Amino acid sequence: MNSREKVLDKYSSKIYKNRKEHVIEIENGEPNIIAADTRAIPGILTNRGCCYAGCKGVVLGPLKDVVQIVHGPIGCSYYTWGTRRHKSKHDETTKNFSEYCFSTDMQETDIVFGGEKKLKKAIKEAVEIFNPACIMIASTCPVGLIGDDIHAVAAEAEELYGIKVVAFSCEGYKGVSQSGGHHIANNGLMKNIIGTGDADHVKYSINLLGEYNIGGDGWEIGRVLKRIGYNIVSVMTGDGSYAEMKNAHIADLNLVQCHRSINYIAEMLKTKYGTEWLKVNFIGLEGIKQSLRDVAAFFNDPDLTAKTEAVIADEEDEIKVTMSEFKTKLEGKTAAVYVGGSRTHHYINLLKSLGVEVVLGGYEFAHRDDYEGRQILPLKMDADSKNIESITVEKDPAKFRTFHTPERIQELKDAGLPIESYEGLWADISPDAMITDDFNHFETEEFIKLLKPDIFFSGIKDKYVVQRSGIPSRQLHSYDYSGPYAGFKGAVNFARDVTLAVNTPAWELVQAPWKTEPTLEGSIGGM
Ligand code: CFN
Ligand code: HCA
Repeated sequence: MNSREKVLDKYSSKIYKNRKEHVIEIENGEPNIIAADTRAIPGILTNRGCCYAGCKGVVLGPLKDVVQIVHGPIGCSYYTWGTRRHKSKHDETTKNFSEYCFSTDMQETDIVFGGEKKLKKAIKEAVEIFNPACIMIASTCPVGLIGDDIHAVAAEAEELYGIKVVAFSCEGYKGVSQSGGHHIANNGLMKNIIGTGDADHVKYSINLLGEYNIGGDGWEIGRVLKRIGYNIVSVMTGDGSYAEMKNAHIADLNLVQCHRSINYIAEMLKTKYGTEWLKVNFIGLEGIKQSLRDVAAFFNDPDLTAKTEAVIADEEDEIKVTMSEFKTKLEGKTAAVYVGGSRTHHYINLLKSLGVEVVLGGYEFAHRDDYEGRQILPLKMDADSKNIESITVEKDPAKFRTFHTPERIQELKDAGLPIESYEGLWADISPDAMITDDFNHFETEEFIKLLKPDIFFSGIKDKYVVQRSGIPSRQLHSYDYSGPYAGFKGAVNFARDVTLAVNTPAWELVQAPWKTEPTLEGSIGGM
């Protein structure tokens, strides 16, 4: 039995039937089709979060000048207060409410008699104390069950106070994971905020989408982009604001870092305003360099291209020696990488450049295109290239391996055809890796015993379970207390943290159970 079969074999037949579609291997260089974005098995210890986490926690949360009132019982607010490490700064013109936690603190009487009155009171109080230009309301599970009309309350408050008030019905139970919440947030921002500003267009202007400034990532990416000469109109949503986001429609180009959480806005901006988008990856040197060159190619300006190359050379020069020193201490190590919806892929190349191989990887809530990649390609054209009929490969499983080669894509792009493409996990993960979707705690422990990675990258829910087995963990959600990890300087922070984690002598003192007990256990009945 191989590792996959050994782990799956321990499940009951019902669970086995479900999980075998989510735990896959690459065979003869071709990955098997993976089941993704489906319901977690009730009772299983999944690492996933809920719709409210994806909407209020992930996408809306970092908007610093917005008072975000959570309509629901206090626990939903309290247990998500300040845990995501999306950093923000205030300046002379932008207020920053990020440190606060606003909640209607629903009680039993509000559940029985309705909570709208309490919500109205909370909005009044927020306006009187903080005088914000924008309030957002996010509802949690009970609100959807009792039917409070938060949208009507928002519309009334908008009239009454003359400020922007937007409601999001992102009850936790909606959908199968955080992913549904991203979509709800994106739709609301596009419908109510983006495009409402009246700023003038500036040259070389970009929006940075799907960058949430965890541990300061967005600041490091912004530093490099500004050094080259780009004007950042808005960041969605790390250290972002209502004030900036209103004008996002005037940018020349959208850069998409985390595609999973924000592809909806990128595509809506393209449809509504014709703004092109480009998938970028500012994690790891190869990704950063490629991304900066792609952006320069889009603007097609010789000065910008020259500045891009000069900045790359200078930044790389500064970190080269340190990076290779860390590499000597990491070469040959193996890792497990397991994050939400896009970071697993984004970190593979940075690890590879440090000589670390990913032997176990997956996502919590990614969709199939995050594994497989996607190309929207013109299939047929008439003679003058009008009436292009295009297909979205993601929607047709049989076609996802018929991608065009990079050379063919370039040819099509050069011919001015609409090609939007991005790669998924398959593009970079090692052909020997074990891939699991919606990883659970049982599988974490079992695969650790079998594959024994030198380091495990994931989140708080399994960090200490992993460390108890003598394997160091680094959180790739929050970066523990560290960061930034993106950009040139971030790569050095990451290499340093991983080197310290892997080489600390403490791990030798932890007696992993699988070091003293046999790893092969019989199933019930001694079979
Ligand atoms: S910052 Fe992003 S990069 S937004 Fe998303 S899919 Fe989460 S909060 Mo945790 S770290 Fe994670 Fe991604 Fe995009 Fe973060 S991998 S799970 S919902 N995520
Ligand atoms: C979320 C947020 C989270 C949780 C991180 C973790 C984050 O999904 O609700 O489990 O460690 O990055 O803060 O993904």
